[in-house]
Amino acid sequence: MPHRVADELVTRLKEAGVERIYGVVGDSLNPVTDAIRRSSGKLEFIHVRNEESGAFAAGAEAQLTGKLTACAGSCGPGNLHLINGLFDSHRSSAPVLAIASHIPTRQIGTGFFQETHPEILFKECSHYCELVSTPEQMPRVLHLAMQSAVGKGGVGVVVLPGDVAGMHMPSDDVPRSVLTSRPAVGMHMPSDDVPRSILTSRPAVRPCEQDLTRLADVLNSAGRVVLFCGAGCADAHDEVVALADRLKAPVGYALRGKSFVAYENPFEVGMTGLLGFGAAYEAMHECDVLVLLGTNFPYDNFLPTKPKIVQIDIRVEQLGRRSKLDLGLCGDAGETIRALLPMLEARTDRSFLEARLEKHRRALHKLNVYVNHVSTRRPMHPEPVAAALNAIAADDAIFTTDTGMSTVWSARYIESTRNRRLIGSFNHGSMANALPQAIGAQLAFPGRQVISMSGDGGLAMLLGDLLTVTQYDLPIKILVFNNGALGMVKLEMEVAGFPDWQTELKNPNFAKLAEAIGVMGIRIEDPADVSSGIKKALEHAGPNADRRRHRPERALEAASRRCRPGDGLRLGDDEAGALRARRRGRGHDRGEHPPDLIGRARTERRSARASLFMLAPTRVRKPRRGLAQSSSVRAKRHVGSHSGSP
Ligand SMILES: Cc1cc2nc3c(=O)[nH]c(=O)nc-3n(C[C@H](O)[C@H](O)[C@H](O)COP(=O)(O)OP(=O)(O)OC[C@H]3O[C@@H](n4cnc5c(N)ncnc54)[C@H](O)[C@@H]3O)c2cc1C
Ligand SMILES: Cc1ncc(C[n+]2csc(CCOP(=O)(O)OP(=O)(O)O)c2C)c(N)n1
Ligand SMILES: [Mg+2]
Repeated sequence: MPHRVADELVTRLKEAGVERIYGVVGDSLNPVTDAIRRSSGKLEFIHVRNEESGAFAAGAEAQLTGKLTACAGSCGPGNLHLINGLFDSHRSSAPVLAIASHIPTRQIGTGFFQETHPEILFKECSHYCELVSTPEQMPRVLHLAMQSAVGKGGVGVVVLPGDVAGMHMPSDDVPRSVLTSRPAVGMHMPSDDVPRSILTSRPAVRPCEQDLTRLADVLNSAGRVVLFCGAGCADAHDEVVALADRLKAPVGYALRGKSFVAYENPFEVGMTGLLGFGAAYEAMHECDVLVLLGTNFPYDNFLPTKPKIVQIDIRVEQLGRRSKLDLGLCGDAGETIRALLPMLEARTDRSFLEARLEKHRRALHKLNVYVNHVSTRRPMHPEPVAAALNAIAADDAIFTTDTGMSTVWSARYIESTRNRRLIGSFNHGSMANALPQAIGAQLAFPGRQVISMSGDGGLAMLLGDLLTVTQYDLPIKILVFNNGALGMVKLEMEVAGFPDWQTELKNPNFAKLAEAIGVMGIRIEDPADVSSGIKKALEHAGPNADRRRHRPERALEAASRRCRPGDGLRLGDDEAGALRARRRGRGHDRGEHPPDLIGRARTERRSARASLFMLAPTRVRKPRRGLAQSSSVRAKRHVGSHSGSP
């Protein structure tokens, strides 16, 4: 078999440590997918149902591992479907390579079937996007795309016409890629299984001595200091805590920073923004010096103007992006703090800190009182559901959350631990991200519990990729907050004074739908069943299962608020049919799975039967006012900044 451009591409992706390419096969992409098929080794093609899901999944994998991942789309529509997920990956600084296959070179510019201009389309959601016109050009374009994705944190795009992908590759005289790891992304460094010949380690970036001295002077002479931390502190938890201790400073955080600074941190005072809770907002507004550390918190009208503001960010272009700055320093959060600590005088006065911690404790207490207060109400409230999920989920669970009210519940009720992670479409704010992100997370971490906190609108938007979950036997858990509405928008309309319009969702019975495609479905309608239902779901086909041999997971439908008569169907009769469909659809008949699997599937079905509950759609649950911020008026004033509404 001749060595073609597509073969060389695949070889180089494997050398760069890429383990998966998410996408949909077809036309101009076929030479590439065929090269993957023929290649030996660890590169896997993950066949999603919509390229958008593939890009979300790749982005999630990259966010969680820090390693380069890839997605691919065929020319025209296949490319276009990638775009929303790629925007999300790019804005999350997730190193993702997109292979945008393209129409034949001789047709470019003629308005040919499926023609688009990928170099223009992907420009805004990538650091690098170039067309490969000849075989000789491919290795360097690929290298630059990968290097940009990894080095800058974000997307690199190779536009590859199908005919070029199928051409013979001339002799290999192009140097192999040596990728330098990204300096600018708020994530953990890639794990050690990345070949060192490919990935060199991150440079130590910190401000010069003169700037560090200026920073030390500002902090040593300041009265009350507050730290506000973001995802840029991913590798700097202990340094942040040490700095807070030295300064006796409360620590608030932006949502993407929650996973990294909110655990084992005695200085933690919560989050600000509309979703905020605790004492972060007050602390930031009452201090003398606010230190923004590795954050690009976007809602500038929640940032104070009175205190001095110091910002430390590894990307110099971020300095002063959201607020006035009294001092801006370019550096890695951990490196900068380590260099700074010896220059700081230790403080003993804890009065400002203690007052904010006390306020934070009271706010958390209120959040919990509220959960307890409504936990037996019917229809159900979502807060107790999220709180129960938090209590039951594993200590190292990965949570993905949809954009919508699930973002609120995850921000407030899912507690961070050293090993948990929470991701969402936090910077891009797209709906429907949680399920595909969970797919990427589960593939990257087959042994960990992965939980998608999905909205009913969000799940429906990329519902087709529930089939990817069954296709790859992923033990993902999906909690559907089924409020029968585009809840967050309903709320936005209410706050902004618009009449509620076009927000209603006429949903199917998600549990039944899940069962029909081979996912265990549990429908919870009685608050008394929330904990047992969640437990059952999380334990089902546990996360240590070998994904290739196990039957799928479950969709857990929860948070009902208003039962409708007539919804109480029984599923018993459908089960046998669903099981038959499942066997047929998944190729048991073709002997792909060992014979014991059918027995196991039956057992699982029995446990599924024991845990099916019928729920009604729910009414939108408004987050309780006064918990996020001290006044509901504040929420009203700020709502436009989150939603983009006027
Ligand atoms: C519906 C919805 C509502 C939301 N509401 C809120 C809300 O109320 N409150 C809230 O906080 N968020 C909210 N978010 C999320 C919000 O939009 C932002 O995504 C989030 O606040 C940004 O968090 P961040 O600053 O930690 O991350 P990013 O925006 O990713 O910023 C990270 C920063 O760290 C820098 N950096 C990276 N690596 C390093 C390093 N090693 N050292 C130093 N710097 C580094 C980067 O250059 C970047 O500037 C909401 C999202 C959604 C979808
Ligand atoms: C792709 C996309 N379309 C529209 C929006 C605007 N939007 C933000 S949240 C939301 C409602 C989400 O509804 P659902 O998933 O049911 O979650 P809920 O808020 O009801 O919990 C909408 C329409 C968006 N962010 N992304
Ligand atoms: Mg909804």
